This record gives sequence, structure tokens and C-alpha cells, in this order.
Amino acid sequence: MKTFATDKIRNIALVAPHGVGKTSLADAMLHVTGKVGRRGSVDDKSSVFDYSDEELDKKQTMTASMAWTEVGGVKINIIDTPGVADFRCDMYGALEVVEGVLFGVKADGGLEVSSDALWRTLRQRSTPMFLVVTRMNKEHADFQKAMKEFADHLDGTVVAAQLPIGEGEAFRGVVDLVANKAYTFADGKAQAIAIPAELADEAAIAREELMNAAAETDEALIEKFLEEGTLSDEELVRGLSAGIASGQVFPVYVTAADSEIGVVTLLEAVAQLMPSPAARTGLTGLRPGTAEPHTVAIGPGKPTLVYAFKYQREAQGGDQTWLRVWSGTLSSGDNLTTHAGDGERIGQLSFAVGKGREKVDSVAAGDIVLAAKLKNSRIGATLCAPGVEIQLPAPALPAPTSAEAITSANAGDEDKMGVGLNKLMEEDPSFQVRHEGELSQTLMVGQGEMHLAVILDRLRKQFGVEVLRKRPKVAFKETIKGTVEVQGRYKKQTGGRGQFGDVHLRLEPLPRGENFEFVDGIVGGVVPGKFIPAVEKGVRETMKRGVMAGYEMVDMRVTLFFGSYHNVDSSENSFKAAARIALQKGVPDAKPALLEPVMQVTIRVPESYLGDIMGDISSRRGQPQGMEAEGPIQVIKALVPQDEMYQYSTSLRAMTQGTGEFAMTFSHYAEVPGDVARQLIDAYQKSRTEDAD
Ligand SMILES: Nc1nc2c(ncn2[C@@H]2O[C@H](COP(=O)(O)OP(=O)(O)OP(=O)(O)O)[C@@H](O)[C@H]2O)c(=O)[nH]1
Ligand SMILES: [Mg+2]
Repeated sequence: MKTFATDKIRNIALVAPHGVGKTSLADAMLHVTGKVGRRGSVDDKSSVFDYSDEELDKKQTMTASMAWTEVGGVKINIIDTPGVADFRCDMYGALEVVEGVLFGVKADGGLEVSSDALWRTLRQRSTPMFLVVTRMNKEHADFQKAMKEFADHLDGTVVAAQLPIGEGEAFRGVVDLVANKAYTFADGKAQAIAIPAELADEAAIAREELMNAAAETDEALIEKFLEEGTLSDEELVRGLSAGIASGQVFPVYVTAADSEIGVVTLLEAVAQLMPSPAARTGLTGLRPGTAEPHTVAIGPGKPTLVYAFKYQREAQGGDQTWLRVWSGTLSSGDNLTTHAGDGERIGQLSFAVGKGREKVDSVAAGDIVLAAKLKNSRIGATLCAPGVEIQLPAPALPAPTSAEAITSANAGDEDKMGVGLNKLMEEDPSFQVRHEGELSQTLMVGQGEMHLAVILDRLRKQFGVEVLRKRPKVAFKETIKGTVEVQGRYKKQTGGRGQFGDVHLRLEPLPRGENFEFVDGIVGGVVPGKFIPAVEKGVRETMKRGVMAGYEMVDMRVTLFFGSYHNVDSSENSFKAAARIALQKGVPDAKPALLEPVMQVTIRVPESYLGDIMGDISSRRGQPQGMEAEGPIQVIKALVPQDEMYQYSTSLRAMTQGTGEFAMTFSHYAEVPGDVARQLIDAYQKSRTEDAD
């Protein structure tokens, strides 16, 4: 297999909301460059990139897939990423390893709520990006409208690098403003034509804007542009490349994937203007096993350094770890060390073309390659030749938005369920499973209900484990709002030695978040010092178990201010028991209350759904904190009890026809309203009497 030098490689990821046409564009890229003989299509299930049963079934990309092609001697590695928010895990992995992103926006729809969220994510990372206006041949395609939206709503210098010739059905070519040439396309190949007369003025103005954006990257270029009103072709390319590389200038391209218009010219622009891996000279991570930041120089001449950004279990050919080579060369048979100190022998390397594998022996820095059967390298692993000591950060994944309590449908399958979920987690770390002993439930959290459902479907198909889902129990807490003084007396006389402990406790509320304080207020040794830790222990244990509703008690000060003991019968255990009795007697009289976790929720929806969303928030006992318009999108912030956020992603999708997005993080504990608290307490007390029966 032919290999490419570092400066002859470009790594790009296609990023956009669902249905913008990323996969279709990627398929067209392979066909117009002759990598495949027939253009794959998502619609007739022949796509090179979407090939798994679940993707074909749902008509959406669910895991990243990759292929490469060649344009003018440059190898372009294309990573197609999922657009549906539930499945974006692989997008975050891809962003760690590419030099550039093609950011898709539909010509027939413009910016969407998730475009906005994605744009923000990418801007924070300063990722170089092209904006690609897709589906230019669709009815209602409107390039100028899209450009206006970009100008109004996207930060950064967004500037046309191409203009469409015709729109909708009439879309037939592009004017390339960098080359100052026009092209039509036959069989995907570009054919130069004269710039159509009706576009000449528009093209001249747009080219000047492009020059202006290019000039702004460099003092000398600005001066020249201001003085002479123009730049040479070489200066335009140099300035534009610099603006793109610094993540400040975003050129706009137009395409139609199915009619293969603008596709090859887009790839040529990638080869010409996107930064090459050779531009990367350093990487920052941590010294392995420490929190100490550490930077290393990277490049083709340095010792081998590679990073794992995706892991895929595969029936044929063994599991594949997707590796980005940052330094040196990587060859099959190399012996490297992971950041965790494990040895790793590099198995068979191959380039991916969708599910196809092209074996390769060795690749240069800058390339992306699949390695078979790595034992210790999962997503986020850094692998080095001896002497390099760095751990690169794992892909930054968003906080989970959905949770379900899970149990295996067949008793006895618990172990199989755990093993299967762990294996699936290696491929998709954007979901997690944890056992919550306190609430006796196994909780599965992820990026939406659809995400969790797909994981459980994989578990069933790949591991034969059937799982039941339930509404998760929320970690309520108990507390008190009033102060009481109470006596707890424990006395038992059973045959020989008895048990005796007697404590007087003052229970007082503490401010939220202060948890627990124990005060020893004993004077004159009425409770001997050696028993006092036992009293505190008894209090702590009882608080842990809860008194009113079976949830942990918090935010209470307990003062031991009086008591008595017996020379023979008193023991640590009897004082522990006395403390428990005191709490059980005292708490019900101390204005007990329940606390619940409250989430800070941020919801983004098109303006027209605002009313519905606000109504729904209040029906979930939520408190709106504010609203802000970001162009046509409303950003709503609210505090909502965690218990009320169950399956919110499904509700939001239904309320907004799939256009809304939300994120949430834990905010604080707040008091549960009386009626809700009453129900929880009654249910607990009832279950206790039933248990006692
Ligand atoms: N007419 C026309 N249709 C297109 C074009 N690009 C994509 N489509 C259609 O749009 C639909 C979605 O295309 P995909 O390529 O699957 O979109 P995607 O961005 O990969 O979607 P996700 O993977 O779910 O994020 C398909 O029915 C495509 O045929 C285009 O340029 N022209
Ligand atoms: Mg897709």
C-alpha cells in the first residue's frame, strides 16, 4: 500500500446535525476521486460509511467511519461522524485527531439548534473549519439566506470561498473565488467555464471580501490590500490558509452530493487550504500518572507517539484500535508502551475504507490507521516509543443527560450483563454504568433515551442479555428544620450482664451543604469519655440509613448534652443504640423535611416552541432562571428537580420535532414540596410496617 509523507496528508472530520448530508458528501468524495467505482448512497443502503445494520435500519450514522482518498498527490483521511446528539461520542474522538472540520449546513434549512451547539464546541477548541452548504440541489435551497444566517449568528469571520451557479434544480456549478474560475461538473469531474455574466459582479464583490478576510491575518497583507486594493493569488492563498489555521476565518463552500457538484473542488480546497499535520509541532498532556502538565515536540523525525481515539470490536480480523500517529513512523510489529506502562505490540495495520481494510506495513506521522488486536489500548490511550513520556487527554465527552435503572431480565444473568456492558463501554465511553448501593439500583447514564435503548439492543444482540429498564430512584436526603431536645435510653436485662445507655441529644438544623456536626457537650463525666465516640457513631449510622423515608440524613448538628451510665452494664454498643433511639424519637418532632437533587438545565429550541417548553418546565416543578435569544434560537435556563427530568430527551424531541437540545448538571439540594415529601414518607413507613409483619 502506498504511503504518504506528513505534509501530503490532510485529516478532516465531517460534523453537522442529523440529516445535513455528511455521509452522502463523504460517499460522493470517494466516487469523484475514483476511490470507488460506484457512488455509495445512504438511501439505497450502499453507503461506504453507513454500513452497520443499526445504521441502515435507522437511516442515520451512529458510529464514526473513515475512508481515504487522494487528490493531486495529497491523501485525505475523511472521518464521517454521527449527527444525532445521542450518538456523538465518536465525533469527540475524531475532533482530537483531525486538523480540520467540514461543518455542514443544509442549503434548504439553514442553521439548526444543534448547529449552534456544535459551532460553539468547535469554536472553543479553535478547530480550523470550512462551512459546507450541502444539498444545494434541493428545492428551497437558498445560499444567500444561509450566508446571512452565518453573518448574523456565527462568531468568527465567515466568508464565501465559492458561489453557487444556480440553486435547487438549477444548481449546476460553482464559482471558485480563490482561483477566480467557474466550473460545471460532469461525472463529478470539474470542467472550467467562464464565470457566468450574471454572476460576474457578485463574484467580484465576494472575491474582494475574501481578500479582505485573508489580508486581516497579516500586517503586511493588510497594508498591501489597503494600498493596492488587491492581493496576488499567492498572497490570497497564504493569508487565507493562515486565517483558517488559526481558527479565525471560515470559508464557505457549496455542494450537492448526489449530483456530485462542488465535491471535487471542495476536496481540492481541503488539500490547498486546510492545515497539514506537518504544521503541528507540539502537544500538551500530562506526565503519566500525575496531574502535571507536560508538552512534547512532535513530528516525523521524533520517536513514535500515537493516540487511540476509537475502538471497534470486530468479528473478522480482530478488534481494531484507530490510531493517530503524532510522531515518527508506526509499523506493524512495533513494540510500544502505553501511558499506563503496559507493553503493546502493534498488530496488523490497515487503512479503513468504510468497513473495508487495506493492509499497510508502516505509516508516517500525521496519518490515521487501524491496528488490529491491541491488548491494552482503548479510547484515550497514548502509546510511545521508549523515552517519550506523555499521556494525552481522553476525548472530552458531554455530561450524561439520561438515566435508567437496569436489571437483567433473567436472574443469574447479572454477571453477563456486567461483562457485556463493560465491553460496549470500551467502544462507547459516552455511557456509563454504576451501582448505587445506597439506593440498591444499577444506574445506566448516557446521552439520551435513544442512546441507552441502542446500547441495550447491542447488549441483547451481541451478548444475549435481556435487560429491564425502570425509572431510577433519585438520591433524596432527609433533614430537619426545627430544633428539639430528646432522650434516648437503651436498657436490656437478659439473664446475666445487661445493657445500659442513656443520652440526651439536641438536634438542630445546619445550613444547606454543611452536612453534619457532632458536639460533645458533656459536663462532669455523666457520660464517660470512652463512650462518646460510640454515641457519635450511633448518630452517624442512623443518619446514613435515614429516619423518615429511608434516605440519608444531612445538614444536622447533634449535641450530646446529658446522659447517664451504668458501671457494669454500659458498653459502646448500648450507647450506640441509645443514640439511634434518640434520633428515631427526636427527628419526627424536629420538622423533618426531604431534600432532592436539583439540576441546572439549559435548553435550546427554536423560538416557536418557547411557550410549550416553559409550560412543560413548570409542570415539572421547574423554576425558569432566564431566557436569551441567540438569533432564532431561544436558550432557556431553569432549575428542575432531577426526579422530574426522567426521559426528558424523549419529551423534548417530541415537543420540538427533534429540533431541541438540552444539557444538565447537578446544581444543589432543595426541599421537596410538602405533598411530594408526604407521599415518599408514607410509602417508606408503609414498606417498613409490611417488612415487620
Ligand atoms: N438532493 C440531495 N439530497 C441529499 C444531499 N445530501 C444528502 N441528501 C439526502 O439527505 C438525507 C440525509 O443524508 P445523510 O448523508 O444520511 O445525512 P447525515 O448528515 O450523514 O445524517 P446523520 O448521519 O444522521 O447525521 C438522505 O436522504 C440523502 O439522500 C444532496 O446534496 N442533495
Ligand atoms: Mg451520516
